[in-house]
Amino acid sequence: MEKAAIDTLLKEMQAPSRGAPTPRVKAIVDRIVRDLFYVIEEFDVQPSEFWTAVNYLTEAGRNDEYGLIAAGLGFERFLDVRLDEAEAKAGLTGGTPRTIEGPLYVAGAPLVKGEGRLDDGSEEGEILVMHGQVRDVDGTPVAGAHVEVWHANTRGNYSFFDKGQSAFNLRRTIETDAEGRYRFRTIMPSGYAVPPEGSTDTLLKQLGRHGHRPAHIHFFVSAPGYRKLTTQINIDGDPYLHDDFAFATRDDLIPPVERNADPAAIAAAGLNEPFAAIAFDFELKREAGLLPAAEVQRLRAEAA
Ligand code: MBD
Ligand code: FE
Repeated sequence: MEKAAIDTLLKEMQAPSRGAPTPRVKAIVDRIVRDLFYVIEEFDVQPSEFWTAVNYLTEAGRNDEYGLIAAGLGFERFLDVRLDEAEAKAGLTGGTPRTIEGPLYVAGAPLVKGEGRLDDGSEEGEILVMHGQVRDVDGTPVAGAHVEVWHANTRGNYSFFDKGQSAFNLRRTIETDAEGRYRFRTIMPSGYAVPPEGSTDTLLKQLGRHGHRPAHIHFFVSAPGYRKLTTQINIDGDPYLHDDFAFATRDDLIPPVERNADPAAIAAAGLNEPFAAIAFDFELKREAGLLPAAEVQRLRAEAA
């Protein structure tokens, strides 16, 4: 079919038939449908192929994998790049780089002041102590900031989604102290892999891609008057460090990991075995008018 004929067909199909449409929704949906008509035409998509795709989407929804697919196809990274661009255009530069939230945050984690322990002690793993300061881009410490942290266990699984873990294991909200400092003890996470043979895995395979992420730790850092920061750090040395299926690695988010086996260092940390330490400071940008919201609305799991 000629494009002009497709457009004629679409014009009839997309005419409102019961009152005023919602303009933005209509404009976007009309455009997506038109683009898909063009794809069907250009690739001569057969009916069975079309319904295979519909069934795939149905199954992906049943598996609750749209969050993974959005990350894996690069949509989540693209949204970040666009937010970065909007901030830069508004003259808001510097600060800790943002990187994607991913689909595994759970709201409602326990709040601790200054410092806390994230792991429930049930798993053998390398002890990791991570600490640092939350500051304004001009260097002013931000006291009372909320550092929400979540990460996978040694098998790459997240509590809540992995029903074998205790509630809020490896998840906390840490409120920074008077100097803007936070500190937590946890266990070193492993990298993540999408569920084998699931919807995301099946798709990525057909794209010649894997579904692995390097080991990482997620953060939301927020304080009144500041842009909410959504970010992660990666664990240096991970084989997937620069090969993340979700495209979230950024140069400034790979802090050095210091390994401490010295008895004095172990004792000073209040521990009794060798441990890894990561120092990482967060720099927040001040909120400014006329910027897209840094607080992103999306469906998130919530636990009590
Ligand atoms: C993760 O742990 C994650 O952070 C992302 C972005 C996607 C899947 C799993
Ligand atoms: Fe993650």
